[in-house]
Amino acid sequence: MKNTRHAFKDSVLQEEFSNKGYVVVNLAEPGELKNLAEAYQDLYPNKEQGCVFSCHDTDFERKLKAQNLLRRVIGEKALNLFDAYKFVSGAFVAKHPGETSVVSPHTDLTFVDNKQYSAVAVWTPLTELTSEAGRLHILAGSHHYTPLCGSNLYRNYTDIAISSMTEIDLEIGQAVCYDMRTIHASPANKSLSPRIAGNCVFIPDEADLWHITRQDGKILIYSVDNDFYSRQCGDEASNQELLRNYRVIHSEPFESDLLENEFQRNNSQPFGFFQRVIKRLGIV
Ligand SMILES: O=C(O)CCC(=O)C(=O)O
Repeated sequence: MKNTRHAFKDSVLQEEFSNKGYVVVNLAEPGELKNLAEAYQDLYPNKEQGCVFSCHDTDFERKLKAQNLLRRVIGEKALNLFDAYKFVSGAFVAKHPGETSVVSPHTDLTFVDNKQYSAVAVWTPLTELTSEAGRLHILAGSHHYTPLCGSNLYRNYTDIAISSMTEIDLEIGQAVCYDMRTIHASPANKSLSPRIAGNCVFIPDEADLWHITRQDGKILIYSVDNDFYSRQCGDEASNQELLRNYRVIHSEPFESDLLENEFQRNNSQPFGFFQRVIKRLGIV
């Protein structure tokens, strides 16, 4: 689905972003990001496992501290690239060595009405990003087709091999800005040290911020604020309490996903269809 509201000030970046669902940019001087990597180590000195997102941290104070640090550095830099966008949330993403650190293909949550706007995630490595350490992979053009995503309205894209997606090679100082509807993933960290990244989300100044949830056979769209995303912890059951403070602005029946039906009609391997469409458009 194409929208007309520009995300980027630069028209060349905007064109590429609209077509592929992502662009690589020079975000900061490497030295400016070094402090963030050190701050991460101070906040999270203990060894962990898997791929850990600080936005799911149950220590609220620490989660907020992490977000504020990211906002000050990545947030400030990224806002210069955008055409009147605002910061919504930010998290460290620590991919620890080992097979459990795979992040399967997914889209991020739907933060805005995508008929009008794109919500953009700015993902930047804070430690050296080798192929071994697990780079971000993106399915170019997939943002044109993916449906709404909520915290308990998740789609299964595991039939897409991560190796068939575009591997995004970034130096420290660069970032990939992707439309949150774009399918992305990262393989396991096979190196010996954690791979740390920062990921911040931005939406247009005038856009209503959404939280989508599935409840009693319905899809509910809530109008929320930044505070909601700072407080929520990824666990939908505990979010229900928080959501009482916000208004439902739209509700619709949850029916079997139209895209999935389309896939089934076209191919016994659902995402073969997806990849054929994208290939036909010449996006990859
Ligand atoms: O950092 C990674 O490897 C994955 C990040 C990701 O998928 C996300 O932030 O949604």
